[in-house]
This record gives sequence, C-alpha cells and structure tokens, in this order.
Amino acid sequence: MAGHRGLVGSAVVRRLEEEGFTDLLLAGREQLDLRDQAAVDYWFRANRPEYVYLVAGTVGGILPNSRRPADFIYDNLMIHATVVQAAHHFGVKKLLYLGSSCIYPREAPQPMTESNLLAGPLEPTNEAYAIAKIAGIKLCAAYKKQYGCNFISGMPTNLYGPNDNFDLETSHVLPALIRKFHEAKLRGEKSVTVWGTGSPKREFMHVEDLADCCLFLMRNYEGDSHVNIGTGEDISIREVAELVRDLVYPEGELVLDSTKPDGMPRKLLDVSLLHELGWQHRIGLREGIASTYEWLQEHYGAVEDGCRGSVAPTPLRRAGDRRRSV
Ligand code: GFB
Repeated sequence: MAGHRGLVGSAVVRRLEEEGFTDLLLAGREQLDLRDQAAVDYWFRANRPEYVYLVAGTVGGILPNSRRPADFIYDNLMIHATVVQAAHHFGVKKLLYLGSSCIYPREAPQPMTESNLLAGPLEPTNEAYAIAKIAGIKLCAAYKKQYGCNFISGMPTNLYGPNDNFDLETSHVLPALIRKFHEAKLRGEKSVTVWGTGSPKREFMHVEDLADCCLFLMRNYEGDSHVNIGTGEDISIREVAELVRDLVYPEGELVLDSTKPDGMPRKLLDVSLLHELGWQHRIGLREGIASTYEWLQEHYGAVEDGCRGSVAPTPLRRAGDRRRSV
C-alpha cells in the first residue's frame, strides 16, 4: 500500500481490514521517499509485497494545483515511475494504480468515456497533475505490454469522506464547504464564501465506495483499458453548496467569490464499463456529506490544528508494519 495515510489510502486500509486481511505492508512518507528509486527498490526487496495499491501522490484542490504545478508534476511522475518499476522488478502479482478524472480533455464530450483520453487539450488549472496521472496510466500499460505485468488503472472522480484534507486553501471543494459552514455556525456568521461562479458541475463519490471498488477491481479486472470510477451523476457547485448548507447550517447564506477559478466546466465520467463489470456505488451524496460532517465534528480539534491525513478513523500502524498481504 503506497499512500496509506491519505483520504484514499486510509479508506482502502479500513476496507482490507474489514475483509480480514491482516498482513498489510504500509510505508509512511517519513521512512520511505517514494520519489527515490533506490529507496523504493530497497523497500520492495526487504518487504516483497504481492499486491500493490498505488494510491500515493501529491494531491490538492484547484488552488494548489494551479499554484504549485512543479510539485504536482514532479512528485507524481516520480512516485508512479519508481513504484511501477519496483513492482515489475520484484515480481508483484498485481498492481492497481489510481489516477483522476482530470486526465480527460477540458472540452471532452460529457459523460467522458475511457476512449476520450488524449483527445484534446487539458484544463489549465490542473494540467501538470493530469500529465503525471496520464503518465501513470501509460506506465502501467507499457509494463503490461512489454513485460506482461498484471498492472491495472482506475480513474476515480472527485472524492470526499473521512480523513480528507480540510485545509481551506489546499483542500477540494466538499471538505472546504463542510468546514466553512460548520465554522460559520460556530461563530454565528451568516455568510459563507463559495469560490468561482457556482456553475461548474462536479461528480462526487464517497471514499468508502471508492475503496470497495478498488478491492473489486483488484479481484475481478485484468483488462488493458483504464476504468472510470464514478457515480454517473453530477451536480453544480452552487447546488452542492446549498446541500451542504441545508445539512450543516440552514441559516447560512452563500456568497460567490468570482476572483477564484472555476476550473473545468464539467467532468462527468461515463461509468458504463464499470457497471458492465458488475460494480456500482452505494452511498448517496446527501448521506455521504452528512456522515462526513459527523466525522468532521468528532475530529474538529485536530482539523483546526492543521493535522491532515493523520486523523485516521482507525489507528494505522507505522511504516514497516506487516499485516497479511492481499
Ligand atoms: O474541488 P476543487 O478544488 O477541484 O474545486 P477541481 C471544484 C470547484 O469548486 C471549482 C469550486 O469550481 C472551485 O472553484 N469551489 C467553490 C471551491 N468553493 C470552493 C472552496 O472553498 N474550495 C475549493 N477547493 N473549491 C481538482 C483538480 O479540480 O480535482 C485535481 O485540481 C484533481 O487535479 C481533483 O483532479 C479531483 O474539481 O476543479
């Protein structure tokens, strides 16, 4: 498991543990720099993982993506390359790599099918990240073609849930809105700022559904194409802000800040392939936001102190811990 402290990795660990897997190999950032091929090789030689969930990376919302493109492209390119190479070199049985729905062209027809990849220019606010994520897909495909490696790729839509980044500058829209409405309620403030025009549309998936899907693909998919992972439904930013307001602080008022970027106008995934394979999401948006808000209330002290990715719902062991492999 590469990336076990983040939103996705911690959810996959919880899901694996629910399924009874106990020999999980978790590598923390402070012990293993995934951008360093020699260090990654050393770790693979010492630990010999059989199945790899490659869900690590430098991630963030629209602002850090547009302000720190060098970090987003370098870190992610390197992490994908070192882990995929080591997985090949040390004979990993299967690897699941996760990309992002931002790999598709800005003007892609909606909903976006797997075949829309590389069919046009990317959305500028996350081009660097998207290029790295596309490189990850192509890495897995190349190792599969040249060496016969069983490496597959999933492309999740915008995710949210427990253990997310709730920092107001660097987070994605849903954790930011949940925290903003919560803090407005605590402080007795009426207005809550929503970035952009409110008109872009996004598709949101709860991270527990994503984790379930990761195990499903690891067990059931060996195809050549990457697989879109989404709900097949989207909603405007204004509507999602109203939904959060209704659940968290019905007295709150939305104020749009049009100095902030909108990003991609729409990015709805076509999930026909995933449905044909036999998997569908279960958690509705209202229910998912309500449970994420409960999580935030329980962990608000840590979130306020700026902890991120370490406020796991279940305690995670440190690097080098061995639990039964998948
Ligand atoms: O979630 P988000 O940051 O990323 O923003 P993207 C989605 C939309 O919500 C944008 C608006 O139109 C934002 O302007 N928005 C409104 C807000 N209020 C807020 C707020 O308080 N915080 C944030 N963050 N947004 C990311 C990419 O794009 O999506 C990544 O940058 C990645 O590469 C990720 O692909 C899934 O959906 O625009």
